[in-house]
Amino acid sequence: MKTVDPLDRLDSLAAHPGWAKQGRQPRIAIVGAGMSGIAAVVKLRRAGYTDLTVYEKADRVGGTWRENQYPGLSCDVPSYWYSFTFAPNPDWSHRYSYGPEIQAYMEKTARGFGVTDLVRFDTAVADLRYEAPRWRLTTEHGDEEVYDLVVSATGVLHHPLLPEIEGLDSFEGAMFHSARWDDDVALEGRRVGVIGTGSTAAQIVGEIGAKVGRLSVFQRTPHWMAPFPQKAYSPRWKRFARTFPIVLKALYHFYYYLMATRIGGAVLGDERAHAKLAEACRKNLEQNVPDPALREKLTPDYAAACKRLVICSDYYPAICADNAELVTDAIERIEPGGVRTKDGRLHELDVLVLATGFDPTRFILPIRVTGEGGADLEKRWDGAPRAHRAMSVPGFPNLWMIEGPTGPVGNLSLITISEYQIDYLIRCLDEMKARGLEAMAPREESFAAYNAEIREGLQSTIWVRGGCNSWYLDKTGLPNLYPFSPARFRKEMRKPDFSEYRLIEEV
Ligand code: N01
Repeated sequence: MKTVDPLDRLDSLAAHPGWAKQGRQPRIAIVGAGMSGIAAVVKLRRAGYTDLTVYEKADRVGGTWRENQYPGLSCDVPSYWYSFTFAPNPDWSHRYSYGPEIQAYMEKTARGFGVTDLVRFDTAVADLRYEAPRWRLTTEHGDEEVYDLVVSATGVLHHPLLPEIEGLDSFEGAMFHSARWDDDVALEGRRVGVIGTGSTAAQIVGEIGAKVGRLSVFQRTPHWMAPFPQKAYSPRWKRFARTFPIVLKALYHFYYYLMATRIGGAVLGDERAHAKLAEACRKNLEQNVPDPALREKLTPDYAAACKRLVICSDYYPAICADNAELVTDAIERIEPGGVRTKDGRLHELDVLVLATGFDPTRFILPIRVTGEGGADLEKRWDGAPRAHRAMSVPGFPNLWMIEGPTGPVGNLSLITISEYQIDYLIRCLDEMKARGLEAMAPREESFAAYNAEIREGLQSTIWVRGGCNSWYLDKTGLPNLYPFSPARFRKEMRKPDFSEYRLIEEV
């Protein structure tokens, strides 16, 4: 006799017990085929969870590395650390990888581990509705599916933020956001403006400075910049790394330790580490910007690494070049011919690049997410997203986020953080299976206690004490970040405390 899979009968879900009670595989939807979506598939499969479907709004895997294609794009986290633990790569060409090489690595890993076959490309998820104990997922094409679990792997910075400047649409030259780079627009010999001076702008300016006719960089706030100690790996070294993979493992941990102590320590309250970092930034500025007037304009009035530290060696030389101008007068408006600053000057431009960052408060949104009792996730977050252990929200059972709110972001390898979170999720799934649970969601009181601890911890960080405004801060005025060491996060992720959760045996 043919048994009817209850998940195919969308209208009678409530009548059927969850996956763990039925003793079958959980049906899992993963939203996003970027770095954390790829890692989720590989690790879940290895743990024995094989009924996986990945929804990807674009036509390729890669997430941020697919979306960002601007000139000079590189990763300021060392390559051997910015790698999946299950896919060490002896072929990295540089100590810090360039964007196209990382994108190729993402695609190769996804293909090699069979992830690509599970992805529904060009399929954005529009709606997620909890119908206990499952989730009904609706795509933007109107297709519906039902899943036992949803894993959001949508990344942190993927909604380009356009500046609210009068007349933005009136510009008659070519204009685009850094994450929507238009390769058809020639830059050689032209008058190019860049709004913004963060990590993205620094890389773009460093790369295009020498090619363009005239470069105008519109700076609202200067950023501290640490030197970028780039280095190419020789064929001989790569052969060595391929022959002795233990070297890759050792270097993963070496760079992890180095970044976590030098930059991590500096932002999390280690005064000595911060003094060293601040000194390195100051020296970098002094040694690379000989003109004292320009140097003064480039000197921030807040502590180093209060805004995310920019690691770049090409920006200062580019901004010091004869064809470049650092514009520090505030922007009045955009006009058809260029950018008018408050001093009345029109900076005439052919191309305008908006390196103005991303909206960091969206996470899984704009997908409409409706939890228990019709709770709306966007309303619950109300511009200040929070999660329990950066992964789940009370009232939204069986919805897990990788790289969710208040996670360890900053100058860290997000691949490592994603892997910790996926391991945590697997431990939770194993527990659900062992106990025959229908669903689990954090308790309100655990969520509140956890976030109170985060708030408290943030007070000693440079993000709060450093006296700056940054994209880390949400509408509460606090950084949406994890304020403790990655080692502590790792420890927390290793052993879920199930008393923090509502373990739902029957819905
Ligand atoms: O964005 P940002 P980003 N008028 O928000 C300015 C990651 N990343 O794309 O400082 C004038 O840092 C704004 O000015 P201010 C990394 O996590 C990683 O550069 O707010 N200016 C600022 O200068 C990074 O932190 C890599 O006063 C306006 C800039 O635009 C994150 O992405 C590489 C303005 C925005 O800076 C975001 O970096 C690149 C306005 N109306 C990026 N609005 C790696 O290597 C905004 N600005 C891993």
